[in-house]
Amino acid sequence: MAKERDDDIRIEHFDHAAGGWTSLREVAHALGEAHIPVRGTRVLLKQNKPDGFACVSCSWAKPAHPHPAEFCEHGAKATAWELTTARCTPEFFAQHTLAELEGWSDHDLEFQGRLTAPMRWDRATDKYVEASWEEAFADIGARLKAIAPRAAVFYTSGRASLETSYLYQLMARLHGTNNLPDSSNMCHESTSVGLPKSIGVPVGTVRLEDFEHCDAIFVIGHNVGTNSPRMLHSLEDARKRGVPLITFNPLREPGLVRFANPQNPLELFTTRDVEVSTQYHQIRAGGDLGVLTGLCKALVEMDDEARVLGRPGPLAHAFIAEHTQGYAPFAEHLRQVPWSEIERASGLGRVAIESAARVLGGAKRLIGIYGMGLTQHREGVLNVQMVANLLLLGGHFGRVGAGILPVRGHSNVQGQRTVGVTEKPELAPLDRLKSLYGFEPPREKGLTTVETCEGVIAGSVEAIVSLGGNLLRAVPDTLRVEPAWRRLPLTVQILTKLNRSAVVHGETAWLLPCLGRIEIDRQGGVAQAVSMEDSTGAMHGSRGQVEPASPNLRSEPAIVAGIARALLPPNPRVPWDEWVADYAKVRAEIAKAFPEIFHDFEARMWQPGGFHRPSPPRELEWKTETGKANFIVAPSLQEDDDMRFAGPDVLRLTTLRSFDQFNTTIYGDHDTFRGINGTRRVLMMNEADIARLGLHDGAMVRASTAADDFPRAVDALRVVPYEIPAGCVAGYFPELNPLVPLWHRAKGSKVPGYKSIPVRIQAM
Ligand SMILES: Nc1nc2c(c(=O)[nH]1)N[C@H]1C(S)=C(S)[C@@H](COP(=O)(O)OP(=O)(O)OC[C@H]3O[C@@H](n4cnc5c(=O)[nH]c(N)nc54)[C@H](O)[C@@H]3O)O[C@H]1N2
Ligand SMILES: Nc1nc2c(c(=O)[nH]1)N[C@H]1C(S)=C(S)[C@@H](COP(=O)(O)OP(=O)(O)OC[C@H]3O[C@@H](n4cnc5c(=O)[nH]c(N)nc54)[C@H](O)[C@@H]3O)O[C@H]1N2
Ligand SMILES: [Mo]
Repeated sequence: MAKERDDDIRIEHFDHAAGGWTSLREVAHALGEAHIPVRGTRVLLKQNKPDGFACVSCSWAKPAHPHPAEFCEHGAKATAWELTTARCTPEFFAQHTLAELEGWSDHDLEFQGRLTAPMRWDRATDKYVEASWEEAFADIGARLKAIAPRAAVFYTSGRASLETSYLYQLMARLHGTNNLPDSSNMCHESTSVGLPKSIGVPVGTVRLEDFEHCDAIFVIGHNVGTNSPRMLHSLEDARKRGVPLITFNPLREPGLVRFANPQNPLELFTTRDVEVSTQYHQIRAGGDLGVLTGLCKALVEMDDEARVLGRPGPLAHAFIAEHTQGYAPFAEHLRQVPWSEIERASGLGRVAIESAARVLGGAKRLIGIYGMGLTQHREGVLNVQMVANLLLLGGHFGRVGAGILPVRGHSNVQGQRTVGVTEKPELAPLDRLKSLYGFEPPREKGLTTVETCEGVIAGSVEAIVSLGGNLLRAVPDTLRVEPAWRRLPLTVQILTKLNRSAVVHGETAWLLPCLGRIEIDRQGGVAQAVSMEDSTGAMHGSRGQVEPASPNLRSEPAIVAGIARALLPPNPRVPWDEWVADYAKVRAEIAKAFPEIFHDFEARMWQPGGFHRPSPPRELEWKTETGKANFIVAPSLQEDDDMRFAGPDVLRLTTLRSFDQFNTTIYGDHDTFRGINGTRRVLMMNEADIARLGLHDGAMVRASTAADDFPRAVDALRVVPYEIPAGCVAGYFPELNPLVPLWHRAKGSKVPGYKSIPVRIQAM
């Protein structure tokens, strides 16, 4: 993706089905662009198979009986991206100062290929220079020792295996800190905070087989076709059984409208498309509390009416009486909320909400699917709890074919939490760690990702070690965080590819290259396996398939152990070298720390379909304070900032992923489904807003945040007319992250409000 040129920009109306020929072409293109036409294709057949490797892209379930090609175009791209033949070597770094690389795009940095050697920043030349692993560990260990544990942060992006994650959290806690933020703090933390109060667990309750038994599905705030495409297999099968599917999303996402499966030969050669959504409701960005309240209200009203007529209504009264708490005040609150308020907040009419409620209310086995469109709001936690409320009304727990399904992001982000990567001391088994390893674990709450950024700005954070990820691009307020990041005494990036978080760096900076998951990880000559947890709470083994990109790479567990050895005093109960020599020994430790989940870990991890963590709500057990599932009232339907920063010129910006990226990894600039090609610097706008603001299709504009604490703006954005409600605009993550204030985050979970930023748009 070289420099953007006007004649390369193509905005088209996409009118094919999601999947189909486009996908196959994309796969071929992706593999070709990464220069691995043959090797990549063969490896793909091992993707998400019981004896293969867990895809490094999304976290969707890996079926026990996979399709012959259990991958999607995005998995193929992610694989190609990791197995590229391009190398970002010490010679590359000798040719470029970091000041120069700061001007490079996200795509161009990663496109240099795989990192091959440990590198240290040299102040005199402003270049990364090669160093030995032992030098790196010794220097990092010594510098971390000189910094107070509470000023050091150990960040993880959700890709690292269960084994690596366990070692990582143990290292941080042995060092004396719970500063273990992870990408989940920007993602599904609203789920982890919200669901325990509602249903007593921080994760979803749906398993893959539930799709075979459900009789209705709703999808709110998740873009399946782009971000968890293999789920389309299950959705398609359900749709073919006639199961209705209702979508609530501000944008009309072509991947949620129609679908043709490129791996189904019949559909490939016919033009018959399967319709994905049977009802599609374009709500306002941030209108979720409104629509979810409206749906619940409609169900309660329908039930009230049915009772008057002596007929059965849509509510599961026996379930509600036996298994829930707080129904009466919740129902009373719903009866009081005026429809006018619901209509204003949701952007939908009462008739539309009632027609959706009739379908959902008629279901005996309902699956509720959601993603970032719900969690990344000021009221992200309440949004999640409202989904739980809606499912509780119909008794959709403890029943095959029903439940709640938060679609997690990274391929092991859920698993990292499961094995103790968390800044919340109450979520880690500290007493067990204490008795296993004979130390006093820190009890003080650690920093979340957003708090880390605040600490970086305030100077109270002095060192950041990042196990994967690209914090400096993924966080909000990037223009405020970057200058402060440069003042950090120590930054350590453990990465596969070069990204901005390594190019912008602290006063001492290390870049440590690691093996990717698809590569064979040999310790003492023996190939090791690792494991991860998918979005349905199933644990899977994963084996590397190809030779490492460079002989000088180390595995993530080996790098963590290397730092730990240099940082921590020797502890006979923590034999880092022995553990790294055989990952089964790490799994044995995980099983000791979390026996309820990981007993017989080694034997069960290769089970086709994985093994599931126990799910109390599936057994109608409620691990909440009340011992029941709880209805939770949403006191207001509007977000406070929405009211604070209002006015006819204020629009709500939502930031999204394109078809051609994995988070901050930008494969290219083709947002195929949305028909936006050749540029990522766009604002999707409603035609009426375009006219009202005196703009036009293709106009160049500046977007600035409607807030008064700090000026935030992004220039040179191209206006693209799009099917999005008036008053809402959309654009891409991470280009628009400078517009998100750090304080604009979810109450309770602190997940940044990336999906409803108050902005003003002006012609340039
Ligand atoms: N190919 C690919 N796969 C991925 C990723 C990737 O970048 N690329 N990222 C991974 C990660 S880490 C994650 S967390 C997931 C993210 O996957 P998603 O949850 O799909 O995240 P987004 O693309 O940010 O947008 C979600 C959807 O929410 C809608 N939306 C926006 N604002 C609102 C709102 O206010 N309300 C509602 N109801 N909907 C709204 C958007 O239009 C969009 O369709 O995907 C994972 N999988
Ligand atoms: N505006 C806006 N901002 C957002 C979001 C949004 O919707 N809107 N979404 C948020 C969400 S949901 C998330 S999860 C975060 C994502 O935030 P992160 O997880 O921090 O970011 P990624 O872009 O996934 O990280 C990409 C980098 O990971 C490294 N990497 C890749 N594979 C490996 C590996 O196997 N090992 C190691 N050690 N490194 C590897 C590569 O060097 C690559 O450059 O962003 C958040 N930011
Ligand atoms: Mo995520």
